[in-house]
Amino acid sequence: MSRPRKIIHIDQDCFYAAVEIRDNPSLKGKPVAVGGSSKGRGVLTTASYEARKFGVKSAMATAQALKLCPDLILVPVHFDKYRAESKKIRKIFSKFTKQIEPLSLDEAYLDVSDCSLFEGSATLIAQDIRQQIYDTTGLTASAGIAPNKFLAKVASDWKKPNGQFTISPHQIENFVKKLKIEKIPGVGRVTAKKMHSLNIYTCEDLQKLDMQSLSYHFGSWGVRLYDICRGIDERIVSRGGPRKSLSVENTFNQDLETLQDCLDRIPKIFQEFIERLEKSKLKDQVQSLVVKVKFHDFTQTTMVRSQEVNISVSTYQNMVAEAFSRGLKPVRLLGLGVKFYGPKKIPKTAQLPLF
Ligand code: TTP
Ligand code: MG
Repeated sequence: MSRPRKIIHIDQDCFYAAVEIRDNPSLKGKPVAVGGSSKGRGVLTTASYEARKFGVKSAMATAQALKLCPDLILVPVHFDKYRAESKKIRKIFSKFTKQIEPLSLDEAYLDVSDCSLFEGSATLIAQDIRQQIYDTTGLTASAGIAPNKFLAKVASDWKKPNGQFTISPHQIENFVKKLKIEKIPGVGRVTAKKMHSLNIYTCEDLQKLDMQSLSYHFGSWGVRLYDICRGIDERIVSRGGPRKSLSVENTFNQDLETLQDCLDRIPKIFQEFIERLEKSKLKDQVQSLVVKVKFHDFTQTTMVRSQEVNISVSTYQNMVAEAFSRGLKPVRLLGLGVKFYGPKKIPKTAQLPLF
């Protein structure tokens, strides 16, 4: 058997807010959020831990956040600053390994299996990385250390903020058994609700389902879930390319006969899709909206609209109506999604480029 890998997942604590607070120390210890003003229907990118105590969180409308926390201090976003800090942090990573996979400005996987520093202790390496980040930028990070990406990511959230957590190979079995399904990256509100309705609350509950039932309930993702709930994840840490698209597709147990049947299904699919889009932190990079309709006879059609239209239920319903009219046949699958700009094509007005 090959030796276990050593993967570190590093995630900055309330990143944008932490940068703003560092640059304006009078904000320290106060409820701070970074985002657009409530007048312009602004949305928050993130909030300090003091603000989170009031229920304020990422992707929340600023107006709603101010209702929850009237003393909230709102700071506008400064992407250039976050990008500059991110660059410094990545430079630190490269002292430890070449195998770095950034997920966003504040998050990355590192494979330190071949790093000989600290006698190869990934726990001590993570400790040192976090210390160097703090010494260089004045910002705190949290880390997860484990034999694979899934567990490392779960672990980096375990002792947040400014903490770290190690899951050793022999601890995996017990750790995942007790792990709540909400902790699995990719399980949002919609999937969690579905799992609860099936009496699944922990990975141990998930382990009771065979591959076939997992695929039946969760589509192609079910195959991956079979491994994940056992703490298995073979994905390598790879530089990869930037994400090109994101979509949510639903195949129906029974074909949808009419256009109205299709339109009625959109809000639920949209909810899951928008949750994933918010989480991807790539909403500012949407190039176009895409709808896929597969008919009962497996013929399919896609509709694309430029990003100038609103990303909303009604936009997708209009697109589905147009796609449906091309076939006028019962529908077996509906998909809603977006395509992203490549890193070089992001117009100057768009925000949050990738590394
Ligand atoms: P996260 O790492 O998800 O959040 P965070 O760093 O603010 O807080 P935590 O301590 O829980 O890690 O995201 C990193 C940054 O990305 C965040 O500071 C702001 C931005 N972001 C958005 O712009 N929109 C979003 O919906 C989310 C989740 C993050
Ligand atoms: Mg973070």
